[in-house]
Amino acid sequence: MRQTWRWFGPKDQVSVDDMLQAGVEGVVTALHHVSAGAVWTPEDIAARQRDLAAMKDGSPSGLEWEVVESLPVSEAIKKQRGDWRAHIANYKSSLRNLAAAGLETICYNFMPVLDWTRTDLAYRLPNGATCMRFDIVDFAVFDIHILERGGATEDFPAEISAEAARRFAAMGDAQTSALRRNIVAGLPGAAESFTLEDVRGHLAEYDGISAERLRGNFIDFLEQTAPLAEELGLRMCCHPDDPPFDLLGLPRVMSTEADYSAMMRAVDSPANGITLCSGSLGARPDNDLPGMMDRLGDRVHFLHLRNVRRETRGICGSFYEAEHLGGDTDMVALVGAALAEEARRRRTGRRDISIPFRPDHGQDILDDLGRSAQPGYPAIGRLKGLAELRGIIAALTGAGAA
Ligand code: DNO
Repeated sequence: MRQTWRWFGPKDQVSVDDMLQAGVEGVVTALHHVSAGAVWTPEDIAARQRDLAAMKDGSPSGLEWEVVESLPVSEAIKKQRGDWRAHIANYKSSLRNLAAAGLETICYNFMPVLDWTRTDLAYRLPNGATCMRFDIVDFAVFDIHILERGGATEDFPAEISAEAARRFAAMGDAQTSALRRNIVAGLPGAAESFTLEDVRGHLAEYDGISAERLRGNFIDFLEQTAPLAEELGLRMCCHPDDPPFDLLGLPRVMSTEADYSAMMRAVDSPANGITLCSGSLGARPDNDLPGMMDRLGDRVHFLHLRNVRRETRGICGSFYEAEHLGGDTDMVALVGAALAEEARRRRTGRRDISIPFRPDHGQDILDDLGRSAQPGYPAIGRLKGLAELRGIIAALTGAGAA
């Protein structure tokens, strides 16, 4: 298993030196400044490769850009509106440019409007560490009372809507604006700048787009891009919905094992693969992560290893981002299933034996608490997660015995 680390480019508060000292072998990054739909040029790609090749003092880091996360799919492509055909042509140009630069693994997602969604970006744990959390009642407060989306009340179980009404009545302005900011932070590129009107505008664009229609648009996108990716020797891998259930009345089509199986059957190419994110998928009790790795493993091109602790029962519920070995997913079993897949690949002579993984998210601990890195991406919390995962791999492969 290949130890990688997400880096947000030169602006990242966690440096190339930091990740090198964390022991990573390869880098996961993207051209975050290029807007979705535009072409990633060879010049921009080469510049990012140079950025991560040097340490602070200019000496070579020895690291390479190994995984693209994400080459974003534009809203126009997801809705098949406006410039979507030009955006698909641009996506294909970006794939060609990435392949020419030596990249092979391309992560993306097909979530409408929202990328990841949390209600609290710094939830305090009993030991003083903080982590990200999704609270279903807070989310209902936002949806029903702050965004005032039509039909929102009916989208939640009656007891959640009732609790949300009570909670909202007790909240002050500071709390409601913090909640709004936390939720809007998951809007790609939006951060502070999205107003509620912007969000309403985006949601309205999905009126009349059912899950079936979105799935159809997704398959159209894959039919256009996966054959080219295969020809170029690329592996595309779709990240799941996070959280893996419907939000804000939007359709979601990548939340379960059945969703992944359907997408792979529809466009049956090794280049049409999966980013198995145990944290996203694990927020739902009916997703069996070690089983998914076992059954879908030959198409898992990238692993996000992270754990969540579910706080409520049911499919749509509250959870927080636990320590990597501390949540509801059996991480030892999941890593074991990934190693078994690698053994299968070795037997069948595949070239891509080593599956890249990254310690996805981390709790803010020690010096992370003052560093204000990207939410979910602290240096030390992730280093701890990586160290624990490395320990599991060493124990399961006997590497520690050397
Ligand atoms: C959140 C990430 C996601 C992920 C994209 C992939 O921390 O896991 O933003 O990068 O959904 O396209």
